[in-house]
Order: sequence, then structure tokens, then C-alpha cells
Amino acid sequence: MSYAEAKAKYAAIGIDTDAAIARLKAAPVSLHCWQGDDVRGFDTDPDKPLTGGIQTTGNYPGRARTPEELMADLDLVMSLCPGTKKMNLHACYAIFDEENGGWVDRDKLEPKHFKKWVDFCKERGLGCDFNPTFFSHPKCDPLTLASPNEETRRFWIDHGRACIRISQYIAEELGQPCVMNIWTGDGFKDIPADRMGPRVRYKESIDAILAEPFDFNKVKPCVESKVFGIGVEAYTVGSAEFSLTYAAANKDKCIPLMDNGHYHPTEVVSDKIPALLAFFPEIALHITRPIRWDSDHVVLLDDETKEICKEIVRCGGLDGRVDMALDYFDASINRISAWTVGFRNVQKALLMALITPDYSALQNAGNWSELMVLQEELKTMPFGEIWEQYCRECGVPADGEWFATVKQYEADVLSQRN
Ligand code: RNT
Ligand code: ZN
Repeated sequence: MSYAEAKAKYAAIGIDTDAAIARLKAAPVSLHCWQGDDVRGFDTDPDKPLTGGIQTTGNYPGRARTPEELMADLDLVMSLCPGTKKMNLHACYAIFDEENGGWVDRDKLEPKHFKKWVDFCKERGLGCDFNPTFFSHPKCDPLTLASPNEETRRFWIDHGRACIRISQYIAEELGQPCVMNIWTGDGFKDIPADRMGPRVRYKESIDAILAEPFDFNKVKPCVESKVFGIGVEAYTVGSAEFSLTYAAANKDKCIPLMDNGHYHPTEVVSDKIPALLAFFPEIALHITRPIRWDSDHVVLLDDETKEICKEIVRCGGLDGRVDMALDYFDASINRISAWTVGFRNVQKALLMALITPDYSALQNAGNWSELMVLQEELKTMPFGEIWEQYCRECGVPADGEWFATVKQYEADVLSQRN
């Protein structure tokens, strides 16, 4: 079937596929730099363990070890993915060199340590999001913003404030808002004696970070909640209730962030999107794939990814109400392939959502029989042709055409890295 034939089929159910393609082309999705090097970064010993309740498993060869390698890998990924990309950096990806005075600790980071990333984005016309890194560092005691130790807490507050300044710099340089996400793995392995103290300290620490001056139109601080992490099974300071309430109480300077790996396994973020958008003008998402826990597997084109994207589109998320970012890290397979599959799948799910008719009138009329029939029949519509056309217009390979490039890069570049 040709694109013209597929387009006619969608036109028959009231869908303009050209308009859907044009809409998707303009919607930024953040590409997380940390899939390329197993969340190690450049500011501490790369062989230290990942802490804070997150873990990468696998040792597939070829992880990026330097900024140059990571940037080269990102360029390849972006050349294989359609759509508007935004970079997403963590503070631990600071680039230190002789010109900027060399290494400093996280509480002393400055915009100059991200100039090379800003140049990278400028050359490619990308926006950029940012994250303070409250994990995998000797100053985690193991708590950070919730620590009872004033010196620890001060260090991490100063890190957060430095990150606000860096985010403002990034937003101003690139002319696009910078979403700055606050996530810590603060929590306990076993039943705490005091659940309140850490939360009060966490709240005060975030208050102190957000007291750093910034323009809320340029810097979008987020608080990301979590249910539990490996090694912190009993109690998480930044729980769902804590984070949502924090964001609700500070709507003038912060937005909530939901990561779909951070809830009990029968909870779905797709359903939470409209719940939050009924109250918040803007929310942020980390799109991932949990298997039994927050395992951060590569995003597939599965039912929940499609449902999340359907809600994003249906709730006006593409009009600035939902900031979309990928967040996963698989070290057991080719990392370029992992990045590319996940990014393309989010694009596919968004495109599917954009060519889904709005059946709310059937729902409102109580016409559940017809609604089920139509929703089921959509599943065999010729989506593949619309996706191919989108890839063609974006100048990127179609399905079946890109993996050979990744294999060649593995042979030529990645295999030389160990
Ligand atoms: C961890 C959170 C957090 C991190 C990144 C690296 O559970 O999802 O967002 O994955 O900041
Ligand atoms: Zn996340």
C-alpha cells in the first residue's frame, strides 16, 4: 500500500495524516544523554557503583567514555530518529578542561562547565533540559537533600542552586525553556524510626534550591516522585504524595514530574496525566519501561506507551502542557540501538495518537458498543505507511533500514573502545 492509499483510509475516518505528521515534527522529545554510558558521567570515578536506588545491568562493549564519544554516539542516534529532539543532560556530564580551570565538585559547578554542551546543541539547533545529580557521589551519606547532617544537606542544596543557574544559562543560550528535574534516591532499606524528619528536611532543601533566582518561563524546575528503589525498599522520602503536594503548593515555581517506572505495578501513568492536568498547567514525564520494578528497560511500542501518548495528545500535551523526556538505561545491548528503538517508539506512539479519531462523543452518549468496535478496528489501520512517510519527510531511515548502520558503527567505532 502507498502513503496516498493509507492517507485516504484515514481520511475516511476523519483524520488528516499530513496534519498529524506536521504536528509531530514540531513536538520536542528529550533524549537522555545517560543511555550512552550507563549513567556514569564525567565528574567522578567512572568505575564507582551507581547509587541512589538505580542500577544498570549488563556490560555490552562500547560505552562512551568521553564527552567526544558520547557526542558522536548522540549524533548517530539523532540521525536515525525522526522528530524534534531536545538534549537532556545530568550535572555529572560537566566537561572539565584546562580552559575552564579543571575539575570542581558538584556544589561549585558553573555554566562554563556546560559550554561545550551548549555549543553542541547550538550547532544542531537543539534545546536542552538539565538535571542536578544527587547520586553516585561520596557526599551521599547516603541521603542528600533529606540528610540529618547539615554539611551534607548544605552541599546538595548548593549543588541544586548551581544547577538552577546552569539551567538559566542553557535556556538563555538556546532560546528554549530548560526543564530542570530534581530527583534524589533518598530513602531507607528498612523500617525507619522517623518518617517525618527526612520529609521536612527534603521540603526545606527544595525550598532553599528554588530560592535561587530564576525566570520560570525559562527554567522549569520539576520534582520527580518514586515508590522505592533497590536498597531503599522500605521508605522513599520523595514519595508520590510528597512530590505532588510540593508541586501543588509551589505552582509558581515548580511542576510535577511522573516517571512511569515509579509506581506500583498496577498503577498507570496514562491515567494520571489527565488527573494532574486538571490542576496543573504543565507537567513533565519520564518515559521508561519498568519490568516488575523501576528497571529502566528500553521503551517498546507497548500498550501503556501508546496509552501515555494518547493521553498526552488528547490532553493538549503537545501544546506546551507536557514536557516529554526518555529515561532508561540498558547496558546489556548495543546502546545506540537501545536509544534509537526507544526514541522511535515514542515517536510511533505519538503519531498513532495523532491519527486516532476523537471518540469522546460516543462516550458521552453512552455508546460503548460502537466505541469498542471503532477502537478495536483502529488497530488494523495501515499505520506503517504513515510512519514511513513521517520518516521519509524527516530524512531518517524507515524501519528495516537503520540497524545495519548501527552494526557498522559497532564494528568501526564501538568495538575499538575497550
Ligand atoms: C531514577 C529516576 C531518575 C533517573 C535519572 C538518571 O529512578 O528515574 O530520573 O533515572 O535522573
Ligand atoms: Zn526518571
